[in-house]
Amino acid sequence: MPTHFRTCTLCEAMCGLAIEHDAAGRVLAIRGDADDVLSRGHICPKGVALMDVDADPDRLRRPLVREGTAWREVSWADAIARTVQGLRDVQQRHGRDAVAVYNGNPTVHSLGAMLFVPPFVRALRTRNRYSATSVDQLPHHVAAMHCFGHGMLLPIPDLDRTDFLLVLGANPAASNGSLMSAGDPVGRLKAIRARGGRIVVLDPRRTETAALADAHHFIRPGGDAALLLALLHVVLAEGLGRDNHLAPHLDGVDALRTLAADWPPERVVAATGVPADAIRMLARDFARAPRAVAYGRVGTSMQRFGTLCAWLVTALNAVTGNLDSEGGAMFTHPAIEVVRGARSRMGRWRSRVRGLPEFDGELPVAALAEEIDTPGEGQVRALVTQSGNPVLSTPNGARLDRALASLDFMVSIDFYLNETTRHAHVVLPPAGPLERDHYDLAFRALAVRDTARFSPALRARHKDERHDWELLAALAEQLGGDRRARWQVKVMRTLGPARLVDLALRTGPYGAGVLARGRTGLTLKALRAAPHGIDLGPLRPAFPARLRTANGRIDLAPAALVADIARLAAHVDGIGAATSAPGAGTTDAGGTLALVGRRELRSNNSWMHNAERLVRGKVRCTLLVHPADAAARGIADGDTVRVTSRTGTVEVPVQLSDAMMPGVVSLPHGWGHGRAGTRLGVAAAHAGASINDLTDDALVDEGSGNAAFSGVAVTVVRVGEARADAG
Ligand SMILES: Nc1nc2c(c(=O)[nH]1)N[C@H]1C(S)=C(S)[C@@H](COP(=O)(O)OP(=O)(O)OC[C@H]3O[C@@H](n4cnc5c(=O)[nH]c(N)nc54)[C@H](O)[C@@H]3O)O[C@H]1N2
Ligand SMILES: Nc1nc2c(c(=O)[nH]1)N[C@H]1C(S)=C(S)[C@@H](COP(=O)(O)OP(=O)(O)OC[C@H]3O[C@@H](n4cnc5c(=O)[nH]c(N)nc54)[C@H](O)[C@@H]3O)O[C@H]1N2
Ligand code: SF4
Ligand SMILES: [Mo]
Repeated sequence: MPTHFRTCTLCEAMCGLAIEHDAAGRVLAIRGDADDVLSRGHICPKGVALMDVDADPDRLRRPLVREGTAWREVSWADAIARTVQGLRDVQQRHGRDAVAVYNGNPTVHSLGAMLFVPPFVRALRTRNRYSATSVDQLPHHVAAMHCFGHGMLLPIPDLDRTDFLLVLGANPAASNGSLMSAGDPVGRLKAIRARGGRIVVLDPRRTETAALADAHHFIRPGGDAALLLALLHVVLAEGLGRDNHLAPHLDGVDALRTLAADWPPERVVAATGVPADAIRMLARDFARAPRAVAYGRVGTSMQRFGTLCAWLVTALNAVTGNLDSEGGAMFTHPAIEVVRGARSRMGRWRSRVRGLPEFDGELPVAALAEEIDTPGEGQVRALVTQSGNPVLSTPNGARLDRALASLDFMVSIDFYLNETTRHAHVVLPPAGPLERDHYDLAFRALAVRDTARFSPALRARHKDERHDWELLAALAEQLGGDRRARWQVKVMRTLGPARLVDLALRTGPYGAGVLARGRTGLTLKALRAAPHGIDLGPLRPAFPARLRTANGRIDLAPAALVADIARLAAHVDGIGAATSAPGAGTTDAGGTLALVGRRELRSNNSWMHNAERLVRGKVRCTLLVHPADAAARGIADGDTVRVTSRTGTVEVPVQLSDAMMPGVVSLPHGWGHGRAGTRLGVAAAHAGASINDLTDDALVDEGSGNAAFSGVAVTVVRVGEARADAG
């Protein structure tokens, strides 16, 4: 049986897959590739379910146009022409910015989309550009810009060599790691303890990752920035910060010390829920570990103080000598460079309605609905979505859902008719993920080891299908402004993704050069000859060469972030007094609870629920509630409850769990497939409810504009009758 080796493109772990198929390219089985240089055989159920996506009868294969609620297949030429016409009309009547673009998460997992989204966006010349970045990791980029001069200079935990891993708001045991691509992260976490190291987890839920740790502390949602300041307080006040190798590269240590002096552990106890002596002990243990690293992920970035968290994590690593050193937070040296352009920039323009700042050309997607539904000069009247499902993935998705229905024109590049794309006037479905060449441009640069790996297509796409990049290139060429831009797209399209990778490899830091055929070094040919990838070695020091700040030093006390501390102080000192704050009302039946999200192994954001093998079994879209909170509200395990926030209401079943911090409830995101007009048979039968019908588009991290999903105040009420009806 032929076996095809490729990298899984579903999550950041980049597992190597071994795919058995027949002569016609039909997939028979998928297992982990034991020889993959990064993942060493790891695989999860989603990787196997790629075969379901590949063969899914609900997947769209032909372009569709909508007439009322009916869909009609049209030719590619017709679909592209209608798209160009629809977008041009709106731009001619209402100006360029009247067309908005949203790129979803799978963009970053697609070589072709990564290469061809930029020219497509340039061709539209709109300032209304949005992506999943601002419901995810934007705070990390903003903090990196402030501290290191470039948004892509993201420090990665050196998992394989650390002696102490402090995890804030991440659950790699379910997510398989984020901004920390590691193949098998659980194996690597276990190895830390096996070699005598320690893992400490801070999370409002005692997660699957916490189960692998030496210690877990409940932390109140949004408490991380305050906790980090208290850790810095102890480290700096007790002189635990070693006079370390970073000293010549650091600016702002004194300013940081002055700032942290105001944050003794006692001040943050109410806001964090972590006892002062536990904070002191954690600070000392962390600082004294030979090699330690603090790591914060979505729990710290999808909240009101996300940018402060990302900055303070870096500050803690830096003052303890754990930045840019083995076993600490390090920078990658990828085969294809991602730190491009001189510096990142922010605030060159702002969103029309709320004035949220752009970052490197993108506006925060929390502002998209209001940009569509608020009349006036500059209103968004057309939308392009590409591999995104913002109705389920952005805050107050129900408002966006309504807003999309009011657009003059919408086009979606997507192979499912889902909660978002059902609003489109034209749907352009790309060929599937197994039918294209792949090189991970983003996540190879965010991994715990430097590696390179090329995945050829398992089989050619059907002649009546088109790849994402072919669609984007066609649109860019036809919409394109000046001759130079059109010429650029034409050259890129002629070369195609694989040869563009070859060029990037050859001209990259490990490259063989463009013409020097005899020289050793990376080329596409070399990668093709190494189907399990090429190992470029463990992370290595990068300072000061990789820094992009004006003075070539790290700024540990950026003025914009220091200024934002006042907002944190108001929050922290307010919570100390207020018992009405979210999460305070454990025993009071009317009290609000703080809502957080969660990921589980068998979901992939919103879009893999149409694979039967991933949704069968127990219902997973459940609200986890601590037994004490449940008892106070007369709620029993399995009851259906009504959860209500400022923006909306959902009904979901309850699962009692003493793994929850009292006062905090947890609901996974990506569900809510019960809306009319989708074509997702399996997902609709396991619909669940969308957490983003509860989250609030008004709540953002002010440092970045990233959605603040975590800690939304909700009331939870039992709805006994509904359950009785359901039998
Ligand atoms: N199986 C699966 N894997 C995935 C995905 C998926 O949907 N399913 N999605 C992928 C994507 S797009 C991403 S970005 C990554 C994300 O990867 P992770 O960052 O690991 O994401 P989560 O598993 O959601 O873990 C976030 C944790 O933060 C906690 N939390 C919530 N609020 C707070 C808070 O205020 N403070 C603290 N300290 N903790 C808090 C939650 O309880 C949760 O345990 O996962 C990727 N991998
Ligand atoms: N409350 C809450 N909300 C969240 C999160 C959370 O933790 N809590 N997590 C956030 C995070 S981290 C993220 S990254 C976002 C994700 O948010 P989005 O990117 O908006 O949504 P996805 O669910 O990833 O939807 C991906 C879409 O791409 C399509 N697709 C898949 N592969 C391809 C392809 O190759 N080509 C094309 N053209 N389409 C494809 C799928 O059919 C689907 O429609 O959600 C965010 N929303
Ligand atoms: S962990 Fe991620 S990369 Fe690995 S098989 Fe699962 S979905 Fe794919
Ligand atoms: Mo994400």
